[in-house]
Amino acid sequence: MSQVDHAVRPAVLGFARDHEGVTSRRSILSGLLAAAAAIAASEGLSALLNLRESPILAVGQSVIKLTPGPIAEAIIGVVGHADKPLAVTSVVVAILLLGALAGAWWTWHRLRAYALVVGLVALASAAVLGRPHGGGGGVLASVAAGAVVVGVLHLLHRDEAHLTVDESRRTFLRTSAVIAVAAIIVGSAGEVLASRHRRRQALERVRSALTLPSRRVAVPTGADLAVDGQGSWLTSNRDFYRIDTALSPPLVDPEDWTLRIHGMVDKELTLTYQDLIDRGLEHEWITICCVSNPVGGDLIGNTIWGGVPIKGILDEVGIRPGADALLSTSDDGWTCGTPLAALTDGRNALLALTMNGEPLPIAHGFPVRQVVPGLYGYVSATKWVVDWEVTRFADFEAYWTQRGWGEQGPVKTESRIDVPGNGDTIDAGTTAIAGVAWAQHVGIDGVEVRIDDGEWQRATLGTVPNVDTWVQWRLDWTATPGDHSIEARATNTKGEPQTDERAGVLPDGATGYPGINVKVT
Ligand SMILES: Nc1nc2c(c(=O)[nH]1)N[C@H]1C(S)=C(S)[C@@H](COP(=O)(O)O)O[C@H]1N2
Ligand SMILES: [Mo]
Repeated sequence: MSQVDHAVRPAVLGFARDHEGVTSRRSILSGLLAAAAAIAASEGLSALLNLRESPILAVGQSVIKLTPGPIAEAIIGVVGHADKPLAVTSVVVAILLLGALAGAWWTWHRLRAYALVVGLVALASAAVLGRPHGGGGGVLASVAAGAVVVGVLHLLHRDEAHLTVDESRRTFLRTSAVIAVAAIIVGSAGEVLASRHRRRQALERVRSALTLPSRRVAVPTGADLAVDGQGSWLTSNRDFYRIDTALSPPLVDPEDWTLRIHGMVDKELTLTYQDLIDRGLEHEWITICCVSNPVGGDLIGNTIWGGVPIKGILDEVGIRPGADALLSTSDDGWTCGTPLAALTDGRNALLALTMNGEPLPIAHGFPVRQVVPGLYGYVSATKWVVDWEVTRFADFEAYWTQRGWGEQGPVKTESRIDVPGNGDTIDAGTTAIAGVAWAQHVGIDGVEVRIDDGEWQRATLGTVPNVDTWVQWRLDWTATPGDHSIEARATNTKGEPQTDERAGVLPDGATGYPGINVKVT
């Protein structure tokens, strides 16, 4: 036992004399470590739960609020705007000191240690609940922190009685190291998550403050057949499918956004968000879909997009002879190769800023993305787009092409049965069979339905504003008792029916008739 050990044991706190080889220093250290781990856990959990404030921030805010005016003024006079970090730092230091006390009491007065932890959890919970947006999540993070203190103290003091002094020191050091590393990892991950969360909220505020030239979004009359149980012709932003490789979407401020256009062009050009707005937005109804959509799947959505026609921009920069591709790159480094032909043949290919009358949602490419009718998303619909290189397909491979998907991805004519649902039991009598069909940029001419391999019967089609959207269809059927199979097929405006040949999504889109089975009673 060294002199130091005795020196750091403050008699006023009522510690008994050391026994069983456990030093006071070790108790205090374990308490400090337990407190640090608890702080890391509560910060990490707060970030995971997307809390506006972690318990530590909430306590810090309460400290600021409860500090008497004159004292607060005196402090601000000395530290200026650092008063908030100072409050948080004081809270952290106080927790570490109280942790050290709990560690010491753990050895000599276990009950007091528990009481201290419970008291701190109660205080933190009270602070959380006293805040404007405080709730159950913050209380949970406080309780978790308390549990971590108790858990760590247990871990660091287990088996002490049976070990030699050396063994016990080694075990203590090893366990401490593991806990310290875990606390650092959890704590920093929490900080990273939380700061991302704050940046995302800030960008959401920028997004909702934008006023873009928009157009009243009215669904064309006759587009919605309004069959019970069928989705609407317009897909809301909320229900729109989302496909991308981003773990969390890139956060790009429109103020900072630029699109650099270079490569096989006569003159390079860099566009800003304001440049696009100044060019004036066109509004077009376009259905986009994913090449990974299986027959009958829902990776497809229809909305009105507001944006600048891509053709005009490409005309302006001047495409050099020999170029056949536009290689676009997103802020997060995803790449996409689009045939220049599809961007310049007069179809409604847009550099889009709005979706369904609002600025693009962050997850759907805010501030700017591409939308090209008639091509699957992976070869056309770059979200968060920041770079355009006019080039040749022979000279590059884009993200999904490198992974075995087709170089060019024209959308295949397809249809889907939405009502009734596969496996449904329905009443005998007249019932509607309904769904959607699409062949973007070509258009749908007709949809037919057959029951139990019978004759193909022509369905009624909804109206559409152009050839770039899906079309709703319905057929009234007199259902007779028994088990039945129902299939559908669409024909495009070139008179080509969709193929019955079943193919999976790889390499360039699924094919085959959609089919369902129902029981009629
Ligand atoms: N930056 C970026 N853009 C992207 C993707 C991506 O992974 N990253 N995925 C593409 C694919 S495969 C599809 S189907 C569409 C989906 O667009 P949505 O999520 O708005 O429906 O975005 C395209 N744009
Ligand atoms: Mo996709």
